[in-house]
Amino acid sequence: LIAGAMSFVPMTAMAADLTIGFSQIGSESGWRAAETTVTKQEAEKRGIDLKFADAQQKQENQIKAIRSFIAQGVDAILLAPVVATGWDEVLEEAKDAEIPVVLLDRTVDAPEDLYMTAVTSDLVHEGSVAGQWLVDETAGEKCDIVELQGTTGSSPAIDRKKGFEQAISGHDNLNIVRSQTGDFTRSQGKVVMESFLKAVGGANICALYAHNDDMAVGAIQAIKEAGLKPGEDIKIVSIDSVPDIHLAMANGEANATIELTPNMAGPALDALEAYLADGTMPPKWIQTESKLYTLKDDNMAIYEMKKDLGY
Ligand code: GZL
Repeated sequence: LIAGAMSFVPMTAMAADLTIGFSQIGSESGWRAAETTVTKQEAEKRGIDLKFADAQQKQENQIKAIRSFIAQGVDAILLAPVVATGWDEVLEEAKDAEIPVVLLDRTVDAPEDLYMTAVTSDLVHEGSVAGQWLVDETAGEKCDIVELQGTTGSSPAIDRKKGFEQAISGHDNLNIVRSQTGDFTRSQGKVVMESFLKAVGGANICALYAHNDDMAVGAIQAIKEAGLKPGEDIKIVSIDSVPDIHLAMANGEANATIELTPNMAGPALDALEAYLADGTMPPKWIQTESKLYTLKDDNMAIYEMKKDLGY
């Protein structure tokens, strides 16, 4: 190599100064905070000007943000829809303005022509993996379950419940005796778990299924304050694979989690760049992977690896 020779640096496919609006739900969970961090990183990598709007978990704020993006004439819109219904009108307005919309991590009950693609995991499958884990873990032994549901009316809450129920159906030893929303937050997860413990009696609760790890982490606090051992007296399975659930698992205080990648934006922005460059249309659903972690995994190592990723 001739010393000092210019090394060839291939030009990355710079997005011709694209401006993209991102209507984010809020920061209700560690996972959502990580998704925001990663989305900003993915936009930065591509030279995209990302307009970020945090809706504090209110649909009307998301609708306002989308209308503002349309008025600004953005090239595309990313939307993580807090609930599944009530989007048709504003998505029609985006369509009329010929601004493509990509859904992140949740879906909407709207005609498919109102969004370009949805980048999500298989939310029903996540629920069924959680249910199957409990079927295997209890091996026919009687186990009364309490369930912390996600945000009412959101596609993850609907689909994770459906998948879990499908997996435990036909196993009469498994019964959901209480089920209530904890709105995907730690604080509500703790409050609702406290009410479950009072209503059912801690000794009568065999397992907790939480639609996300943050509610499980809140519930762990409530279980401890009730003088019980989370992970032993009450088995805990949840979804997201955030660092703190792996810390809990490393301490034997939770039992299983299903990983949800916070990087929905990478595939979303790739699809948008391709479409905006030459009209390439992606599939209606870009599915992200789901992986089960249990106490058999090196949860401390996973915690260390994930703890600085923006959760
Ligand atoms: C699921 C996503 C959920 C996460 C929660 O795809 O929408 O929202 O599981 C978050 O942590 O609140």
